[in-house]
Amino acid sequence: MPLSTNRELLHAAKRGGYAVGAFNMNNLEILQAIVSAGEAEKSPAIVAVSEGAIKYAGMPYIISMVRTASEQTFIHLSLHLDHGTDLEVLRSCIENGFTSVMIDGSHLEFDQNIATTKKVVEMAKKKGVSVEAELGRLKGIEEKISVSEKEAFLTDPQAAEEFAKRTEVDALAIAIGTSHGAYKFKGEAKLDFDRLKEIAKRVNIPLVLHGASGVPSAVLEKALQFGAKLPGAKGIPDDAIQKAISLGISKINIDTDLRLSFVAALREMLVTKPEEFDPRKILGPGREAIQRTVQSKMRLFGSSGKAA
Ligand code: TD3
Ligand code: ZN
Repeated sequence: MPLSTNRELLHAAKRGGYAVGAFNMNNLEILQAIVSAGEAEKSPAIVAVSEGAIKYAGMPYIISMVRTASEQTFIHLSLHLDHGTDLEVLRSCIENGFTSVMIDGSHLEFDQNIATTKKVVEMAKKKGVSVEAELGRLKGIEEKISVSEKEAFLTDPQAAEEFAKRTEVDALAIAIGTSHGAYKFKGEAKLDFDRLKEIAKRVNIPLVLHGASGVPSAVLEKALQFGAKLPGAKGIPDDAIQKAISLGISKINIDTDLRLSFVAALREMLVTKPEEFDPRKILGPGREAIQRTVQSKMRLFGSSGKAA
């Protein structure tokens, strides 16, 4: 299959009431795990690549690996730049075969974010590449935080409406209390669903939830059992993810859960088979563990069976 754009994948998701997972990859094993999971679940998938991943693997390797994957599979895949901030990297992705890019101007002032996002939309449109932007800042909602502090980083619905209209982006990432990484909440998990409802009412383009990893207890326990140090790790519960989808989220970003699954399997392998030194034997279980995690996300997001 030729690569799909996020615009195509996300419009189908919005119409169908499910979400497509964006899974970060930076090596061959992770990419194979994502594609195998999609095939097993008959689910589309967004292959997300960060600027860090491009530095790590190199642009030519990333592009040729993902192109090869998509030529070999029947599922819809897109190749998406995650959290692009460097305009030169964005330009290079747009010109070299990415089908979607994210411009993350969330750290900028509103008008500056709009101006930067518009620049990228202009570049991307010529090549038929989809654009995702972000408004609001990812940060957990702490118990002690005041209303004004909360308003300062969570996405304002009215601003989101104006932002979508003025930039003409294809998708918008919003902040409703999730955050990146394995430590999302100190106490109870808490997301601002009323805010999501209000944003969904005003914004017609697909909405994106970043920082959505669940830190599943089985995965965490295995990692800890084999020596990982992750005190206080906590993610977004599955029922909150389902609720977010029912309220209008169409794309969900997952990285941390893949990393944790990989490292738990790797640790188990190295601890239980200290005589093993074949990289294939050591990395294989990590690849399988990621595949299992991606499959469970596809079922949770409702994208299973939506490949064609
Ligand atoms: O954009 N990403 C992936 C990169 C974040 C670094 O982990 C996400 O929103 C995924 O967030 P999560 O919850 O997997 O850390
Ligand atoms: Zn993110």
